[in-house]
Amino acid sequence: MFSPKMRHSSFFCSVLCIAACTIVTRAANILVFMPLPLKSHFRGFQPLFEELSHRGHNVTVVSSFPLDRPINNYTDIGPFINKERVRNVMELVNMNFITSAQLKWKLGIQLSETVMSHENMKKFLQSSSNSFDLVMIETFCQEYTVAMGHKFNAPVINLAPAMLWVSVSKWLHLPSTFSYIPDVCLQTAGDMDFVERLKNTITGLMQSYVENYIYLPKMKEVMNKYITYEGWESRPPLEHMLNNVSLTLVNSNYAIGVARPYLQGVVEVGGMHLKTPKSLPENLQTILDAADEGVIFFSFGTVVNLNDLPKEKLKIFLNVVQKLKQKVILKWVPKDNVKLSKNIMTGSWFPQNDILAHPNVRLFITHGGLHSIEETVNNAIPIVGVPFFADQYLNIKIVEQQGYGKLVNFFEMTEESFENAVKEVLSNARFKEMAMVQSQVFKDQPMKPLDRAVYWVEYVLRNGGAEHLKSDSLELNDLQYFLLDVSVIILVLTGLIIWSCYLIVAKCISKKLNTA
Ligand SMILES: *[C@@H]1O[C@H](CO)[C@@H](O)[C@H](O)[C@H]1NC(C)=O
Ligand SMILES: *[C@@H]1O[C@H](CO)[C@@H](O)[C@H](O)[C@H]1NC(C)=O
Ligand SMILES: CC(=O)N[C@H]1CO[C@H](CO)[C@@H](O)[C@@H]1O
Repeated sequence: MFSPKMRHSSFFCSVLCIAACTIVTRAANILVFMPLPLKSHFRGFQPLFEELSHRGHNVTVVSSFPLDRPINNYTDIGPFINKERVRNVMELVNMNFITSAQLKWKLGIQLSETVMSHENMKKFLQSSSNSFDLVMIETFCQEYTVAMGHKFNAPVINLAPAMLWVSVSKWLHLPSTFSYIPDVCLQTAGDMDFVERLKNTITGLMQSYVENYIYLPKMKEVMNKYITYEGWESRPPLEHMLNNVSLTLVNSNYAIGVARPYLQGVVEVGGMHLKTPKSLPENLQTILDAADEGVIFFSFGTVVNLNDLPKEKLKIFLNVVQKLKQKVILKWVPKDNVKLSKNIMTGSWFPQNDILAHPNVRLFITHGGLHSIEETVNNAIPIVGVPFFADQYLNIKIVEQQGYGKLVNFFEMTEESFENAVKEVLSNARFKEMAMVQSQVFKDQPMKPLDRAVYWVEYVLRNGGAEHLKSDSLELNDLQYFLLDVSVIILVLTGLIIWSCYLIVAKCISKKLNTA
């Protein structure tokens, strides 16, 4: 046994060891520069900015979503849009895989002009008193923001709001093999058939090459028009600055996404916004506690407003849920005085994660936004998913493959098909079992996603931009990267060998014929 003295000394040893092993990062001045008004993209990373300020860093957040309560060491600059234009979701859904890429480009360019020319932005860009040790930017349609890294002579971190698409991974030289890694907006997942692989290859090539000629020049224009400072004329080309990003944090997780190769400098941090559930408001708590038959939570998030949907589709949803014996908590503000059956409770907003954590919740009817999926997986709730646009289809498709939910195609939906999906998920225990399996996988991580994100941000600070995380292939051009030069030589050599063999054999045969 340990003597008391030994115990003492081993205690001091451990203290010493902890002190030596805990690497201290000095407080840094961090700039978050994601001006586009894309709320769900911002919301996914906002917990990180807050956490960094709690840990003593001075965080300056240039975004369209200032906090409503001040936090120490967290300074908001913005917003840059005078009024958020509310888009009717039906404009977004009628798109195929090619028009959706074009719309993305158009949207990015338009929004960028709006935010960068805003008075608040001009004031911030012209102020000369700022200096930053690190710059974080968003990857969706705002490539020019990478110039802020050059402006402040600071390393840059990418924040990717969903699984990396080719427009982003190409700069990092991250493999995004078209045969099995689906584009986030392509409506497919898992084993792709021939047509799907063809579509995936076309979107992939558009993003790899076509985009560089149509879209990137526009981003450069925005950059050169608005991000000017002393020495900006001599900054590296936009492409090189994008190659030179130190770290990419991805709001995604292999448990709810696709298994694919990453570089060390690409880190999945999906689920940063998940907090331990808070207690519910009294009325909700009472309703949930009393629901002996269970509760269904029905919400299509902030972008999809049920009132925008075609009347007949809304009617399908309402007809089905009113017939159920479960209590239904429905995120919807009815337009006119509709009379709903007693099991329905409506409201403009609900604490989604706290509701999903209640043991009586049996089903979540969702549009399949990434954060909703993360919250359902976290709470092991089965899903009926009705995807509308962007990555929603892919998200739900993966849910269906993993066996804890059903996808309902909105355009083909009938009262019968929606009702069947809801009843099947409610009655078949297998969906709940698979939700629990998936939840376990999602939670089994060496550190919490938020801690992991903070660790890597501080890692870049501690290691002077962490040059070593960047791919060693960045020096190569496409010809070298895909070994086209080597392949040509090998083909020529093989041809020569076959040709010489042919000559020798021909010669031998003709000799034989002559001597015979
Ligand atoms: C923290 O950031 C704010 C806003 O950018 C800045 O005004 C302030 O000087 C910074 N504080 C320190 C100690 O650097
Ligand atoms: C790449 O980024 C580092 C900071 O991480 C910077 O020192 C270097 O100058 C950059 N190089 C180019 C070519 O932009
Ligand atoms: C880095 C930095 O600005 N830290 C500040 C965070 O906020 C506390 C309290 O307001 C200051 O004392 C720190 O200097």
